Amino acid sequence: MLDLYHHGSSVCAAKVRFALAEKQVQVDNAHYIDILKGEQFTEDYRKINPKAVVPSLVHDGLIINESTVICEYLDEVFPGPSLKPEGAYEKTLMRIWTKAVDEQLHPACGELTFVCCHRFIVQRLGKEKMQEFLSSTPDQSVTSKWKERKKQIVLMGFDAPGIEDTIRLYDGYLSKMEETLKNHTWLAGETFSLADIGLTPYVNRLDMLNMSGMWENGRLPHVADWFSRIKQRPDFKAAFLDWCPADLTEDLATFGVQTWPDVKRIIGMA
Ligand SMILES: N[C@@H](CCC(=O)N[C@@H](CS)C(=O)NCC(=O)O)C(=O)O
Repeated sequence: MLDLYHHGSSVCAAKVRFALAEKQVQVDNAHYIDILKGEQFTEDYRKINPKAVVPSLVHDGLIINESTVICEYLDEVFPGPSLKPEGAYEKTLMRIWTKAVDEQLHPACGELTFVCCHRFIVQRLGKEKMQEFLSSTPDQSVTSKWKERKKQIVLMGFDAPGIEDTIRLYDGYLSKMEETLKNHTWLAGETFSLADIGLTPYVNRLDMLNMSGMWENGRLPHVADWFSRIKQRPDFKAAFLDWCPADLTEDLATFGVQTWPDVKRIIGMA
């Protein structure tokens, strides 16, 4: 029995849905946890995921947390196309990417997403519910500082200290991808792997925010080519777009357009 706890706009959850689809594995139960309404903070869910984050996978009673770990687990446990390159060195290249996602790109994405979009959605909860939402985050969450950081970004937007460095770090990862993809078809060499699966949600997040100008129009042509090949994979739409509710897709696009001039200025495109 395979249960997935996930959310439509969560990058980590989308990564796991993509890995499941590439592996041709169906979940028996998909539990939708609305992390913008605070459903991740319930006592029941925190028994599964003490950090109160999505995704979580429960396989025959075994709880597996951490999206990168979940993807490796899926690849190991289920038959179907391997999501790892064959060579030991290529495997290290793959893991350098997935480690970078966990250590740097994902926390940066949380900040970018809140400053560009989610702070406006959370503000709609009204003052009281918003305070409750912000104070419910456990001390160990997306990062060990996420509770305070999320509050700061929701209240201060682009004036939050360090936010410009975060956005430049995110953009720097696109440049690192560009450098790699100049010489290789996929991020860990010539084989599509968990590295590509791991990076896709972060490029797609920018795409859904209408910020594809970060790689289009000749700025990062190899990233543009890689992402267009990723989008042609049979399960891209189901894993990344179909699970995102229409109102959230609309919010990402609308608030993304609204905040794009700030992002453009910060990364030196304006
Ligand atoms: N390291 C975790 C991070 C999970 C994570 O940050 N999930 C986000 C959505 S992508 C979340 O649930 N956030 C809840 C919140 O901000 O309260 C993983 O890879 O699974």
